[in-house]
Amino acid sequence: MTSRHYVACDLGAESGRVILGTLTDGRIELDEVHRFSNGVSRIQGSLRWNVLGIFEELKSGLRQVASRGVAVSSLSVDSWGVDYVLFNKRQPLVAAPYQYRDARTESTYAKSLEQDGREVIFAETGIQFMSINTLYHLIADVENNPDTLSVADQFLNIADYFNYLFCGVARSEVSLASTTQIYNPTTHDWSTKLIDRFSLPKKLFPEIVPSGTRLGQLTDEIMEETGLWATQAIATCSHDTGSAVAAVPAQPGDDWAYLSSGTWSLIGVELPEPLINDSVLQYNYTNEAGYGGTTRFLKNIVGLWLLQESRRLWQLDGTELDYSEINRLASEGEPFRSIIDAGDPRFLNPKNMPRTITKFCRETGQPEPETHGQFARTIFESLALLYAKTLDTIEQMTGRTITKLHIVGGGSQSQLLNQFTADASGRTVLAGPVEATAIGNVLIQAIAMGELKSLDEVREIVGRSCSIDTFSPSCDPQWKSARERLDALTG
Ligand code: LRH
Repeated sequence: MTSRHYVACDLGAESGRVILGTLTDGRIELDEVHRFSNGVSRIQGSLRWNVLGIFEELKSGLRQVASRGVAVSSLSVDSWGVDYVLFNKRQPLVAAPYQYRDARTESTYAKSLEQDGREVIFAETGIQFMSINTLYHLIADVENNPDTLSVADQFLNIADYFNYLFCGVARSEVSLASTTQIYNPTTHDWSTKLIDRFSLPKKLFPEIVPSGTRLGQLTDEIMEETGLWATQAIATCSHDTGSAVAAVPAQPGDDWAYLSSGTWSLIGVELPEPLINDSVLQYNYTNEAGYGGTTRFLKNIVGLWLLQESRRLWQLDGTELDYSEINRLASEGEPFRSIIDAGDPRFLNPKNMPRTITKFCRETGQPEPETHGQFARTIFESLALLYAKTLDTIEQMTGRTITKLHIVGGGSQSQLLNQFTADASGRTVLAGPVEATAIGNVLIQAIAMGELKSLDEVREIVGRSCSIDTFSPSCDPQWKSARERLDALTG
């Protein structure tokens, strides 16, 4: 029995983890060595990330890994998309990085789409329009922070930045690069058309590498500080969703879709090529880069953020509820009382989520949620209905027939939401693994290190190693009328 060890550093908007992954005879096991909370800093009217704090936490996790005395073949960082750090050779960062929900893109987003902007940007990138995308933040830097840009040599998205701090090699990994809306999936490079159109400084754009690239050894400084020695730094799928989709335990075929469920809900299918045409533009879907040259054709939906923000506001009001309690309250709530369109931009970054939900219900002539259970039920039913609608639209655009939906990530722990999704969509839901992102991160490293061969092999290993729960659709006709209500809201 031979075991090989890998470290996944998985960074999410709410927490970060350092995880030891061990691959033994075709089975993967994870051990969470260090977890720390992450969160946005509200400072001088803006939203920023404390990347130096994150770096210290990651090193602390690596020290704890080293103290276990196992030989770690490689490590890699994955993170949320779009955000970036500006740095130069002498300075590890030249400004505190903005958080994607910062309001500074409101004007740059609207302006960029004027005239033929929308068509040009989409034809170049195939990426869903969202004001959070890197493109609109970089344009805001060009307009408002020229002094910062003048001293920056480069930008790197979050996970790639930490890989760089670990090994000194600054590369943009393709899955994360694709979330910027500046990457062209046809030329496999940055879009020079968009760089020129928006006068973005060319010097900032790093070389792009495929998922699963060996970047190099850890720097001497990192080796000394952490105690990890013969460890390679790898660019896995640096985008957390990319790693998660790689770890979906699906059989080869075209009949399945995935939902990576967490703060965001990323729901879609894996395609061999990008799908860039008028209806994809009209319905606002995205073509993100996946492992091995695949395309993650998906819709980015405001997901459990609706619940996370509601819970944060309830906490401020003095009510502490954990997620299992919230699920219990939702399960007892009156069905189909009110339905919201989770795709409405007002839910992206409201000051007060429960009040924004209430207002939506009032404006659309529905009863306002009053209890925590009613809020949670509205959120779960509305998300399930939107997932169902999204799957139907994907079938229409791709010509595929989707019979199974694999739900992975933290959101797959909600049995209620899983059952609602099966009921609303009329499709079988297969839930798990919760840790798809970390598993994908580790197994792509194992491919890069020559231990595994292919994405199919990765998925077989996940299927063998993790327990998957099945939820069958109940065929309750109430979901049909609820869907009509959602369709009426979304048009
Ligand atoms: C999910 C995610 C998602 C979006 C968002 C900014 O964590 O990566 O795919 O891009 O973060």
